[in-house]
Amino acid sequence: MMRRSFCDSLLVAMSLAMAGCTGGHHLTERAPGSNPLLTDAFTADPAPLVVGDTVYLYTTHDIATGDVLYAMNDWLVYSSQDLRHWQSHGPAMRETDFSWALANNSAWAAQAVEKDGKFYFYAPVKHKDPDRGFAIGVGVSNSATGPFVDARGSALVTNGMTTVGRDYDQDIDPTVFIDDDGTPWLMWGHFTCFLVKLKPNMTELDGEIRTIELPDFTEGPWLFKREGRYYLAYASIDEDNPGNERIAYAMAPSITGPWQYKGLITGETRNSFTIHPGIIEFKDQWYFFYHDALLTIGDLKPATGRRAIAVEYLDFNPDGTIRPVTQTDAGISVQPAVHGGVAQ
Ligand code: FUB
Repeated sequence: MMRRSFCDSLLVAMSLAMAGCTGGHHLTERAPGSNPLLTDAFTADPAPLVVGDTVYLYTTHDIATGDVLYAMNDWLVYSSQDLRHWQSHGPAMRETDFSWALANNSAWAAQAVEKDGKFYFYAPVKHKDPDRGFAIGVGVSNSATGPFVDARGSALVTNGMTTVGRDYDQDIDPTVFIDDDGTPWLMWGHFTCFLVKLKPNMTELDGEIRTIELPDFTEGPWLFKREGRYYLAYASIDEDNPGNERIAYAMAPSITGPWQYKGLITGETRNSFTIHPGIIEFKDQWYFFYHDALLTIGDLKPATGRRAIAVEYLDFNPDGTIRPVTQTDAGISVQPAVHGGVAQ
């Protein structure tokens, strides 16, 4: 059962009133933590990273105008201590920072992780000839906000290294998960989900690339662990009824599986056929970041290629499964729902 206090309801009402209509938000005054969460740029593909009492939020950056589907040439980074008030730190990295990249506005979904006091940024970009297709590079920095520099001078994953599934555009959307024993794992993919161990230096693959079988896997994998269980959230499309992506998830007793499909975390998002998960625990509360396309900036109206990051609370059932998430305008500007008398 979900309960909200009168105060929360009032805040929601104020937030909705100030946001205008749900078909596009003009953002001036809003309750902090309302959606869209970031309003200074069109952002997508959220990758939150908890470092002590701060969350860094890495985003792709939609600069498409007119009918252009996607145009993205850098990745932005923001920080917050409460997830409601965000500071922009500008670009963490640009696709031109990878000298081997084609640099044609293909800076797609990325993720940063911390290891031994350094920050590593895994990012897909299109590769120059002759190694055509999307590739995954890794940047490194001493600071979570960057700037990140190419850690290798070459791509970590290239199109030629993944020979099953689609060609050209399957090496996208890297997620990196460091297990409790310190082993780093890299997962990525587009219609095929790939997994490989990383060496402790974070910049080389360690062993074979495996594939993980998941129902309707499309893209955007996100790995995390809770109470000894492994979770894999991902964008999925029902192949029998193709349309917009939803966010599905699977659970496993180990990173290599067996992964068991558990259903949807949330359905299709508003105004964008893509949706992309980013999940963290911060100060004893779990959060689900995603994107929709409901933001207006000046003359630029919401569009598939002009998306906006949003956030909701994430709750678990006693058996570890995830409660379905409703996409809201209020976001986390209101208190989390209370389930069975216990705040989740
Ligand atoms: O933002 C470009 C691509 O769209 C991402 O890499 C996918 O996850 C989808 O959100």
